Amino acid sequence: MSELILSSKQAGAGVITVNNPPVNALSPGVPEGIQAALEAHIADPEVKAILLIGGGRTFIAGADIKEFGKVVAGQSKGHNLLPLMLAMEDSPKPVVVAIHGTALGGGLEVAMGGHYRVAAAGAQVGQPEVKIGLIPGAGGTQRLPRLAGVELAARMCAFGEPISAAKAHEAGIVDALIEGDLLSGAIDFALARTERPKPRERVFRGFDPAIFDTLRAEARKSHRNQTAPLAAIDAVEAATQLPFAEGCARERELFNGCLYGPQSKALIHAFFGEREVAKVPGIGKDTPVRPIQRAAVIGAGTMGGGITMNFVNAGIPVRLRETTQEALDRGMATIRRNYANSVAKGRFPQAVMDERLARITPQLDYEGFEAADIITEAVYEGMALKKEIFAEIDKIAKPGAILATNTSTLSIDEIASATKRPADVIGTHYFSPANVMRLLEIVRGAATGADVIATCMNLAKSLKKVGVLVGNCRGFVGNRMIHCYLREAQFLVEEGAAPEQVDAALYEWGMAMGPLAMGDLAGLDVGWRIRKEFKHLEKPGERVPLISDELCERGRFGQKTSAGYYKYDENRKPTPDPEVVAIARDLARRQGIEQREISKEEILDRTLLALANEGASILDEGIALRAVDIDVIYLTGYGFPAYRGGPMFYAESLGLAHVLQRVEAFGWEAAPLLVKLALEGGSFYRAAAG
Ligand code: 3H9
Repeated sequence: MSELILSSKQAGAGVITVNNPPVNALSPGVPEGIQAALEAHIADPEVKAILLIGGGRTFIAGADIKEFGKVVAGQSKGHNLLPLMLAMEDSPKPVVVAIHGTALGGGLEVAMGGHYRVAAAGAQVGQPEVKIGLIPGAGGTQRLPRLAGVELAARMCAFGEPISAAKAHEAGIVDALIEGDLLSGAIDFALARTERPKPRERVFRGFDPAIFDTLRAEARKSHRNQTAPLAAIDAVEAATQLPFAEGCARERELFNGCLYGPQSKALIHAFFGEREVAKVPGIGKDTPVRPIQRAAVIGAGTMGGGITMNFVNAGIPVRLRETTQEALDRGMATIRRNYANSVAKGRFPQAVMDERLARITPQLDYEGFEAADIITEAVYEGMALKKEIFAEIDKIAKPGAILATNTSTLSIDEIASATKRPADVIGTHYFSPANVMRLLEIVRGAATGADVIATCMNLAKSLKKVGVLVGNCRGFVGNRMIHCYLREAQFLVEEGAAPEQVDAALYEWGMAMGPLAMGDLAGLDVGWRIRKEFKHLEKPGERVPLISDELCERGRFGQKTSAGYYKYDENRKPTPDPEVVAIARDLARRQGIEQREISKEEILDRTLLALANEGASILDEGIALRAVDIDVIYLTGYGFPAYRGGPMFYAESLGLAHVLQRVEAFGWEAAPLLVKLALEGGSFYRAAAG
């Protein structure tokens, strides 16, 4: 028998333990091993009941996700759980499944093959396949509605959210909750039920068939453009219409449709990508990590307030400094309002809000900063001011404190030069709203210490963020690329596309928001000021976007002035504004830009391929460690649709030769790495970091 599975006998129960760390995935050999152990226990007259349990931290967390790519490439036959499920269901001795940690995907499906399920109080169960673009493929869409009721099952399969053991118990998925030691509790449970199991009844509790259309409408909204949630609903609906075996066949068809479609490939890339970015060459388990128990934040504006919330949400007290009482009060009022909104929405009780607020010490001086383990500066973008602040905190901070800046564009090295401890200085670039967006770009300066990087990567996890390490250059990874994307969006308007046409093309394609609406939200004046400051850096003869500046000259800063690329009513609802089209027309005439009809395809290619072309340079320069790091930055910080995999993954899915041809057709300077890979037939994902 495979060592992936351990088998033993305890007090008349045959115990099968899955031993495939870290999450007991159903890798090749696991289902077969369970089945062999099961058959041995069935044949053993001393065994009265059979128990299946996970070793280590969890029950089975699902199919081995790595296998799916191999299946599509024809290198693996994939998971065939059917023989195991039949062997469990047909066992003449009761099979009890004991769940701790998570029983997810194929894990829950296997558990449903048993006659009984018991769970530890902290366990969770779910069918999260849609999160990787799939649906349950081993009968989950057929067994779960029979066990848990149609609506709950359809929701679990369509949206992928796991439920607690208590809820699973209430719904009938789990037969008993076990207090104390799971294994001994489960053995007692099993030995109290040694009679031959009855064949399973395959009936449904009452349900309203209209639920499927309700869920489809919900899925179209919450999972815009995604195919798997709809396929999951179809499969559960089929369960209610077809005999069990035919329902399973329909599920398989729908599962294969998802598996061989593009979205699962992209979402699986995103799943592993999020885990890959945590791995930094040269930084390992042996790199020392500094404890972060107290934090201080400078600046109580939108970013500083959001950063403060992140720390206190993670239980880390914060000293929050502003320069004027008015700004401090305003910042605290915003924090209070954000928390009160969460309480009103039922996300957490008032007591949690009070606890979090009590962890913040608002102040106008640097008192207590000497005790902070990390000090984060979040004042407005100006090098002189940032250097002044860093020189000040250099004098106050204790040795070993991390000095972090939330700059989104400025050089970490120059900021660090204002201190006598550049090894302790690092960029921690949060994304607005900082208490919501998952991305944290961690910017390494030339002198930043490895332990400081390791600490910030760990901190990202504690703050429930996805930390991605990037190099120091203007705009780092995310903003350096977005600059190219926004530039093209503006050029398109100057060349005759209406703002709503540009935004609609990208929104429909899957971006959370169109680029021009995004500019209005962020404030067009921010870029306008930066462009004025960096005007001297413009290359002579190079085309620069002018339309945003034209709008700013007319006081149209975006949402905050009720006008930008759109007009806004008092609820900030946008409507297209013909005046913007007229301003663009006039600008084009003055600049000698020919206006024309612009296709959706051109809008998509010019904006999205601008991201990939700049991303290729960033990769080549070693500013990003890997192409997947760029993808994850866009998925977690810029509203790029996960089912498209990220800008580099998307470009590669189009074919790099095709991308290069488009880049050249647009008259751009192609990134040398793109040229090289396109000619060689190479891949961003095999390109070594510089
Ligand atoms: C499925 O089941 C289809 C079925 O219907 C059957 C079809 C026939 N496979 O997340 P973590 C790795 S589809 C392979 O950091 P946590 C992960 O990459 C599947 N590897 O830990 C990481 O590796 P590394 C349905 C997996 O404690 C390590 O394990 N199931 C898998 O924060 C630790 O992971 C899912 O979608 C896997 N299934 O969270 C569940 N899962 O250390 C997906 C994890 O090298 N998994 N790894 O970077 C999860 O949601 C979380 O991993 C879990 C643990 C909650 C389990």
